[in-house]
Amino acid sequence: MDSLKQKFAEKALTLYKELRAIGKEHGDKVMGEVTLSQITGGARGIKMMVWETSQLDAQEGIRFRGYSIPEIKKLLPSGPQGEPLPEGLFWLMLTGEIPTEEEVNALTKDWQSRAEVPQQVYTTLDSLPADTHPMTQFTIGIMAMQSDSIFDRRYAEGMAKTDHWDAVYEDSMNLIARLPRVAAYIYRRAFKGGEHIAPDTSLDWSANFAHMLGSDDEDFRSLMRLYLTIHADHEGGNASAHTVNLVGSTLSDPYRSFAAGMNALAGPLHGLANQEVIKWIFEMIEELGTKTPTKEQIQQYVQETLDARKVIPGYGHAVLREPDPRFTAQRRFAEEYIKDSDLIETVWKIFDVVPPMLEALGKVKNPWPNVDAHSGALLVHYGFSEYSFYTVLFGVSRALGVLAAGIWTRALGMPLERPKSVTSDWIKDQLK
Ligand code: FCX
Repeated sequence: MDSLKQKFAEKALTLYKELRAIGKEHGDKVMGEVTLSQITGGARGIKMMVWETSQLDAQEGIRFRGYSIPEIKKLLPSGPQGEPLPEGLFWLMLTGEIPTEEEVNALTKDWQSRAEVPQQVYTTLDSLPADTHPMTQFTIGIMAMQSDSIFDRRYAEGMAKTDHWDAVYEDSMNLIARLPRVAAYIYRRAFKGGEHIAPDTSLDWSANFAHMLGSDDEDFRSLMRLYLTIHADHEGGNASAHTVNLVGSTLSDPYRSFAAGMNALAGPLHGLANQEVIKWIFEMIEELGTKTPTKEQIQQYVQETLDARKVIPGYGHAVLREPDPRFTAQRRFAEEYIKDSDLIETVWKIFDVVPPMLEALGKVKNPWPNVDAHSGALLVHYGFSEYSFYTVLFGVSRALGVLAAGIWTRALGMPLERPKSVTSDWIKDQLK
C-alpha cells in the first residue's frame, strides 16, 4: 500500500469509529431548523452532508482542512516560483496534514505512472465534431474511461462494504492522473488542428498539463499550479460537488459520479461562468470599440446587461458575502507576474464598478467578484483565449476536491442520499 493510502486508511478508520459513536450517542440532537424560504430558495444553508476536505465561511472564503488560501500558498510544497503544487493540496485533503516535499514528489510520480489514457477515449473523442463544446467532450471522455473502473469490477465480484473506499481511491487516483491528458487532447483537437503534444514525465502534474496544452513558459506553469490548487474544492454544497456526492451515494463509480458533477459544473451559474465572464468582456470591448474602456463606459455596459435582465457573470455567490479570496489570489498573481495588460486592468476596473451597482439593486446578497471574474484574463494573457475551454480547466482542478471527498465519503460508510421534497399543496396546508 502506498504511503498516502496507508496514512489515509489509518485516519479514516479512526474517524469512522468516532462518527459512529457520536451518531449513536447524539443522533437526536437538533442541528438546525428549515424555513419555508430555504425549501423554495435552493436549499441555501441547509446542513445535510459531511464533507471532510474543505469548509466555506461566508466572510473568509474557503479553508482546506482548516487552511486559508494564503496559508496554503505559504505552507504547501511549491514549484520553482513559489506557487503551491496541487498534489500537496490533494494530500492535505485526504490526510489533514501538510505533506513534505518527498511525499508530494512521490505523489507526482504515482500519478505519472497511472496517466496512460486508454485508446478508446481518443477514438471516442475523435468521433465527435471538433466544435462540440469542450465540456461535453470532457464528460464523454471521462465516461469513455468508465469501463476501466476498479470499483465497478470489484463490486460485481462481490467486494465487501469495508473495501469500497479502497476501490474508490484507486479509481480516483487513476482519473486524476489521466484528466490532464484528456483535457489537453480536447484542447488541441478543438483549437490546434489535432496537433497533440506528448507528455513530459519529468514535470509535475500542473507543468506537464501546461506543456501538453502547448506552453512551457515558466510563469504559465506557475499560474497553472495556482489555478489548479484554488479551484479544487469549495465545500460540498456547490452544484458540482453535491452532484458527485449524490451520484456517488448510489455506489455509482467515480467515473460516473465525476462525469455527472462535470455536467453540473457546465452550467453558466456555476463553472461555465468563467467562459461567460471573458465572453462578456470581449463583447463589451467590441461594442465600445476600445481595449481600455473607462469606468464610466463600463458602468454603462453593466447597466445595459442588467436592463436586458441578465446577470453580471463572475459576480455574486450563493454563500460568500465578501470578495472571493480565490479572486484575490489571482489578482496578486497578476500584480506579481504580469505588467501592462489592458485586459487585466479592465477586470480590475470592473471590480471597482460592479459591486455598488449590484448593491443598488437591493436584492443581490453578494455584490462581490467570485473566482470566475479573474481567471479568464490571466489565461488570455498567456495565449489561451479559447474561452469555451476554460470550464474544462476548472473541472480538472475540481476533480482533486470532489474525488478526495468521495474517498472520505466511502471510507466513512455514508448512506444513499435521499432528502425530502414537498408539493406546493403540502406547503399551503402547513400554513393553515
Ligand atoms: N448579476 C445580476 N443579478 C444578480 C447577480 C449578478 N451577478 N447575482 C445575483 N443576482 C440576482 C439573482 O439573479 C436574484 O435575482 P431574482 O431575485 O430576480 O431572481 C437576486 O440577485 C438574488 O440572488 P442571490 O440570492 O444574491 O444569489 P443566488 O444565491 O440566488 O445566486 C449566483 C448565486 C452565483 C448564481 C448569482 O450570484 C449569479 O447568477 N452570478 C453570476 C454567475 C456567476 O458568476 N456564477 C459563478 C458562481 C461561482 F463562483 C461558481 O460556482 O463558480
